[in-house]
Amino acid sequence: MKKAKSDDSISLLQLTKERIPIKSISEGNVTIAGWLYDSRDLGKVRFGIIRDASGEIQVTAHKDTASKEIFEALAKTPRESVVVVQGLVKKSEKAPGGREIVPERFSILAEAAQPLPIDVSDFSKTELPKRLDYRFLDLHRRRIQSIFKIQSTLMQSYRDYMVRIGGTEANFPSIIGSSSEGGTELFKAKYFDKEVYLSQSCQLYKQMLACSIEKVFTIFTVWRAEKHNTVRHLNESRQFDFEMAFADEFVVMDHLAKAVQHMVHTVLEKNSGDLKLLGINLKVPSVKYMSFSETNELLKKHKIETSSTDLTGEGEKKLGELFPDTIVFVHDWPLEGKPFYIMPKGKGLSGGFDAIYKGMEISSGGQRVHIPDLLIERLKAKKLNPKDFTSYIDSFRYGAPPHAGFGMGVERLTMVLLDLPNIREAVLFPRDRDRLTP
Ligand code: AMO
Repeated sequence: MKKAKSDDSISLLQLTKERIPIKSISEGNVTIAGWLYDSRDLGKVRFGIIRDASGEIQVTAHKDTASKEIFEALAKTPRESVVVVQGLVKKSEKAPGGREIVPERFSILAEAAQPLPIDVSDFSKTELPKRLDYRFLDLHRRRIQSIFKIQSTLMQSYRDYMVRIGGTEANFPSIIGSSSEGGTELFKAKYFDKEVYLSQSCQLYKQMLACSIEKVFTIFTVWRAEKHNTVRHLNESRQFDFEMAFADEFVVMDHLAKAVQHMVHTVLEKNSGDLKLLGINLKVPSVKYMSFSETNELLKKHKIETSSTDLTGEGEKKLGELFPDTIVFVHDWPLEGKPFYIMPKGKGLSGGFDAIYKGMEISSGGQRVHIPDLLIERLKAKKLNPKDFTSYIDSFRYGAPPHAGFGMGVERLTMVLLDLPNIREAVLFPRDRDRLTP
């Protein structure tokens, strides 16, 4: 067996130059590097499946023609070890993908310890918590890699859309002095001799910035100390945020719809192989607008329990069934059910909205209160102390235009698009009540 450290092994420099991604293999003599995914021993013939981030290929060694070392190595190398194979590509009807490599050289770059704590070749054998304990190994699976390649496309295409409409990408602080979302619980932290909080959203900052730079967006990490342990909540999550001056909620709902349509379109274009691996038949969504009262009437007709201030989980699910592949914007939301920064509209209604897609809330947003006295009134109505929000209120005293925006969950969107049963599947390293490692 040719070990990497021995003199005749391929140098890393040589490997970098010669190695080709498995997906690009067509013919000739090739060098590949990847993980030994599977191996089989049929006596006179031994097979190995090598996987890299781009694909898989079979390596086939016949006892009569292969070197003794290579023939032995194929049987002895532990699964998931990192190997380098050099050899001739041959057409083979029986091999997956219709081609195989007849190895002339086989070396181990990093041997995997045995037994593997989770079975990389068979998903069904391992429960999600154990997979997450060994996330680094779970990520050896191409199916899992596909989720995060798609998430990467979603983030990139969100940026593309926002830049195209003239948005400026911005960064905001993650340490805050007071709540930005009111109701949801805060994580406390020590900041020298002061008590501070981890950001629940960049709400107040994106608003301040929209009041000068006009169109602003970010992908922002938020922390929420919600104690519930559900399949759709995380304690650390990320949001696609947007804020725009001289706009009401309908302007930003339109941007949200167009952004998601662009994002899905880009995933269809760039990640067709990943979607195939995941078995997902994705469609660019259409858009529907309904007021909160219309939505509740419709849900009542379908015998779904409703609330006067929010949609129920059951209600969101029903909207997904009634309007498949559609982003449903529920607007004219009761003021009582929205945070202090959402603009009142009279008659107990507000300029706030939620976006429901495939049976789940993916985003909320609305027109904001940009008038200081009204903001103080709204803070008091929500039993918050205006003194804690002095710098935020003051930022609207010196020429603040009307403005609106939204926040959309990065993991929520990934989860609904890929039909994942648990939001933790859409985070590389989830943080929930019980999980802090890896
Ligand atoms: P909201 O609190 O509704 O609004 O959050 C916006 C979106 O973020 C996602 N989200 C979550 N995802 C996973 N786990 C959680 N605990 C969690 N909480 C929220 C959801 C949700 O729709 N500042 C406002 C937005 C705005 O008005 O601009 C806000 O944070 O997809």
